[in-house]
Amino acid sequence: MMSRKLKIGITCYPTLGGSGVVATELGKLLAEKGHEIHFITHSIPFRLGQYHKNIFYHEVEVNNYYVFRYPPYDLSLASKMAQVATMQNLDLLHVHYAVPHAVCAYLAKQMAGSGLKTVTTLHGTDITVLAQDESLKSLIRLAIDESDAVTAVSKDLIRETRELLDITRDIDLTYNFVDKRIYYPRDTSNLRGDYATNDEKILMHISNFRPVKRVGDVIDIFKRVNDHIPTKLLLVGEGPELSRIQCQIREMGLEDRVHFLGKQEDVAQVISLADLLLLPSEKESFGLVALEAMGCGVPTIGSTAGGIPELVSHGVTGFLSEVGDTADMARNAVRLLTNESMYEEFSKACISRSCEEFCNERITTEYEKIYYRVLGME
Ligand code: GMT
Repeated sequence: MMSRKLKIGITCYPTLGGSGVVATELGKLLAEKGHEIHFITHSIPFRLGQYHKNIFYHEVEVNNYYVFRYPPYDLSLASKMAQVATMQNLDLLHVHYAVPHAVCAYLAKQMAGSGLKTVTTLHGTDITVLAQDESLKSLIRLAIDESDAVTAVSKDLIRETRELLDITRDIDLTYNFVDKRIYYPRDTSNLRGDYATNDEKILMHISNFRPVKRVGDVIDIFKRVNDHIPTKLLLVGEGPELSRIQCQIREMGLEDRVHFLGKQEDVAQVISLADLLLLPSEKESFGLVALEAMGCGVPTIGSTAGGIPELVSHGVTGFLSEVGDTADMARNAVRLLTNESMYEEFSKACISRSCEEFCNERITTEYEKIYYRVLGME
């Protein structure tokens, strides 16, 4: 029974964020295992990469009829989901992010018929930010309650979903994962010199520069570390806080020690340049970037927010401090960067933890089990 290959529709935010990365990578891995994957999104998922015979893409086109003040993307998506499900005979829709995707999947199921199953994966801000909005609470609760299975990317996110939305139904834990064929320590010997001299260490922060990432804390940690050991900071990504941070760095006279790399495709290569990853977030349901760093043997200095402690093992693969305690974070960074044998141990622990606990095979199999369960094919 378990071996029947499935036809799965996947909807995610295709152009940004960890949720889009996880959804796309999962689709690719499922396709490799023989399942037929149909991405139903408004643009091609940015990490989709090479052609694969089992992967299809269905673009959602929004009706811009002149009476609409706001083009109804959600309704177009729901209709497209139902249409693809019927035409392609899909077994299930797997949607990433509750709003609006789980709501659209609910509507699609009404149109396509109850044989179509829906699985919703909660990624974080759909709960930790959006569910705080009273006007959206009932809608998010409906979408979660009506899904045939719900998964969340950390125990902390499950707890928060229950607390904020009074949800009592089962929620499966499905951690983020990395493909170990991609995330391993890359040789950066010919690149490192572009950013740092031999006696300098490299700190890195990668994010979408939203306020929850506390990029100001990244600068503070970097400044404190740099007061003790010569250090360069590499900032990767773009977002609303970036220009403020650029001004702050200029005002602090640190511009010759900070490099802005913008958005980068080959994250594994870029992360391998770093000695430490900084992740001092205020909210972080999991922290995919810390896992990507872990796969490349790079320890994390971060906060204890959300699901980060489930991923970063404190004192083994990095050090965690209370949100905002930049002095402690900097002390931990200096401790690790000035003790070669400790650093080596941490780096090795990072690689083995990412391969054992968060590897692609393990998590993909967990998702498959959930699919077979909702389809009554256990
Ligand atoms: O981190 C972001 O701001 C992007 C966001 C998203 O929705 O794509 O990431 C969330 O989902 C990722 C994948 O599951 C998690 O690794 C991130 O921790 C989570 N972000 C937050 O909770 C802030």
